[in-house]
Amino acid sequence: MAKQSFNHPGVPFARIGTEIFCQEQPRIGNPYLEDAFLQGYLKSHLPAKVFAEVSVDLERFGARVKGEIDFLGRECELNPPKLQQFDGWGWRVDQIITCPAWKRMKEISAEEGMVAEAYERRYSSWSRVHQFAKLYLYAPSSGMFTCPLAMTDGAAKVIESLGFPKPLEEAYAHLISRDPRTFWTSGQWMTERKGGSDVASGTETVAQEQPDGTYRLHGLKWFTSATDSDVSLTLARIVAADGQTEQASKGLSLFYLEVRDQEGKLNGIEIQRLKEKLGTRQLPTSELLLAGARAHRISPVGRGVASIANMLTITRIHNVIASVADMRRVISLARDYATKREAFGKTLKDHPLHMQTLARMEVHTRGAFLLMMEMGRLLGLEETKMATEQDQHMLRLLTPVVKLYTGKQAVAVASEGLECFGGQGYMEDTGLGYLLRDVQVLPIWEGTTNILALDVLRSLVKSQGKVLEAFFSTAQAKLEAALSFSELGPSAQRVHDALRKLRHFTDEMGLKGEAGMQLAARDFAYSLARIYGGVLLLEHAVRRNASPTDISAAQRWCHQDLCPIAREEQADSYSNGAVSLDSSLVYDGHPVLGGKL
Ligand code: UCC
Repeated sequence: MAKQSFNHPGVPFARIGTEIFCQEQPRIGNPYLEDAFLQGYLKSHLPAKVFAEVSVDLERFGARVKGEIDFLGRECELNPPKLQQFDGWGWRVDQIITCPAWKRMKEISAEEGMVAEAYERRYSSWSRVHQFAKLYLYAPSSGMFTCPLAMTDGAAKVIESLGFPKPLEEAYAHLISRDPRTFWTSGQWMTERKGGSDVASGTETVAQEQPDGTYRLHGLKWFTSATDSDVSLTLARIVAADGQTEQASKGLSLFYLEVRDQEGKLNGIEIQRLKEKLGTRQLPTSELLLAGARAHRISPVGRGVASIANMLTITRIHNVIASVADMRRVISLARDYATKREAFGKTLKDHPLHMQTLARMEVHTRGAFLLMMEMGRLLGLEETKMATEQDQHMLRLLTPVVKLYTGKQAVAVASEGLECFGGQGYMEDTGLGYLLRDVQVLPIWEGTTNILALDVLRSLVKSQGKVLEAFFSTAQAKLEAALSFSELGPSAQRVHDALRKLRHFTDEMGLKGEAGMQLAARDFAYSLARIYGGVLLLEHAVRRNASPTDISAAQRWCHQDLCPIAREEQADSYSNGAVSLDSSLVYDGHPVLGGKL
C-alpha cells in the first residue's frame, strides 16, 4: 500500500502529520515475458530453431515496449494531431502537425521491421506468425501507429499480388524498408460520403486519363486515416477526358498516388478537416478533397474492388490483432491491479468473484488469440505457396469470421476490464479510459459486423460451398485427438455436436444467399467463430506440456452456446426467411420499426 505525507502548507492534515492513502497504479511489465500463453503457443508451433530466435527477438522487443514505446504511445494520446490549413501569410498549407512521439513510432516501426518481417520471409511460412506476435505486443502501446502499419502491409500485399507493376516497384521497397529514413507508410482511401460500406455504387470520385497515361482524380474521401502517410491506394470511376460521367466505366478502378511531391507540396489534394472521433485520437483521420490528384491506375479498368480485396484481407487481419492485443492489455493491467488494490480487508486477487470475472475475460481472450494466430499460420502458408486448397478456403472464410468476432469481443472485454478499476477505469488521467474509446472502432473499421457477416456468405456462394466443406473437415480433423482425451472428451463432444447442428442448418437452408440466410448471417458467423475457437483451444490443451489452465480454458469455452444459429427459435425464423423478417422485429406485440419494412 502506498502512502505519502501531505506536507503542503495550505493543508491542515499536514500540521498533524496525517498520511493519506494513494493507490499504486497498475503497470505493464515486459508483455512477452508476462504472456505465458503466447510463449506456449509459439513453442508448440514454431520449429525449435525458429522459436529460439523469435523468442529472443520478442523478449528484447517486449522490454522496448515497456521501457520506451509505452511512454511514447501515451504521448501520442496526450498530443493529438492538429491541422494547420493556412500559414501566417494566408497561404494554404494543409499541414498535419503530429507530435514527436508519433514520428518516433514511424522510425521504431521501420527499425523493428513491423511490415518488413512479413515480406522478407526469413522464417518461411512462420514469418507471419512472428510478425503477428510482434504487432500484438506493440499495438496497445503504439499510439495507434498500428493503423498506418495495417494499411502499409495491405498496400505491399496488393503490389505483390499485382506482380509489382512499374510505378510501384520503388514504392514497394519503401513500404517494406527497415531504414527509418526510407520507410514509407500507405493510406487506404476508400470511404466516401455516399459510399460507406457500399463502396462500389457509392463512390463518386472520378478519374480522367492524361496524355502521359497517368490519371487526375476528383472527389471527396470522407475517412482517410493516417493522412500523414507517404502514399495511398484509392478507388475511382474512370470517366472520359471531358469528364462526362455517362461515359464512365462500369466498375471502379484502383489507383496509387503519392501524397506529396519532392518539395512536400500536396499532390492536388486539400485537407478539409480532421475528424472529431470518439477514440483513436492519436491518429490523424481527415476528409480529403481530391482536386486533380495525379495517380497511377494499378488494376484493370473496373476491377478496383476485387483488386483492393487483398488489402482488405490484410487490414481486417490487423484489426483482429489489435482486438486481441487490446483484450490482453486490459487483462494484464487488471491482473496487476488485482495484486495491488485492497478492498474489504483483502487484495482483489483474494476475492473469488473478482477472479472469476478475470478468468472469464481470460478464456475469451485465449480463444480470440488462437483464432488470430490461426490467421497468421494460414496467411504465412498462402504467401509461401505452401497452402493446400483447404488452407486457402479456410483463410478466405476465417478472415471475416474472426474479424467480426474479435472486434465485438474486444469491446466487451475492454468494458469489463475497465470495471475492474472501479471509477479509476472511467478516468482519462489514469490513462485507462482510452482503452475503451479506442476499441470501439474495431467492430466498425474495415467493415462492420453485418458487412462482414455478409462477406462470410459471399465466400460461401463464390466457392460453391467449398469453404464450408473445408471448415467442417478441418474442424473435425483437429477435434479427433481431444475426443479421446479423458479430461477433454465431454468438451470435444460438445464441439462435435455443434458441428453436427451447423451441418444440419446449412443443409436445410442451402447456400444461395436468400433472405433467410442473410438474416442468419450474424449468428452463422458467430457459430463458426465459437466452434473453431473451441477446436483451437482443445488442440492447444491436448498438446504435450499443456497446463491445467490450458485444459480449464478449453473446457470453459466449450461450455458456452457454441452454435447460436441452431437455437430453436432462431432456426425457425431463419428458415421462414423474409416472412419472419417482420415477426422478428416485433417486440411485446408491437412492430419495433413501426410497421412493415
Ligand atoms: O470507413 C472506414 C472507417 C470508418 C471509421 C474511421 C475511424 C478511423 C479509425 C481508424 C482506426 C484504426 S473503414 C472502411 C470500411 N469499409 C469497408 O471495409 C468496406 C465494406 N464493404 C465491403 O466489404 C463490401 O463487401 C465490398 C466493397 C468489399 C464489396 O462490395 P460489392 O461491390 O457488393 O462486392 P461484390 O460485387 O460481391 O465483389 C466484387 C469483387 C468480387 O470479385 P469478382 O468480380 O472476381 O467476382 C468479389 O469476389 O470483389 C471480390 N471480393 C472479395 N474478394 C469482395 N469482397 C472480397 C473479400 N473479402 N475477399 C476477396
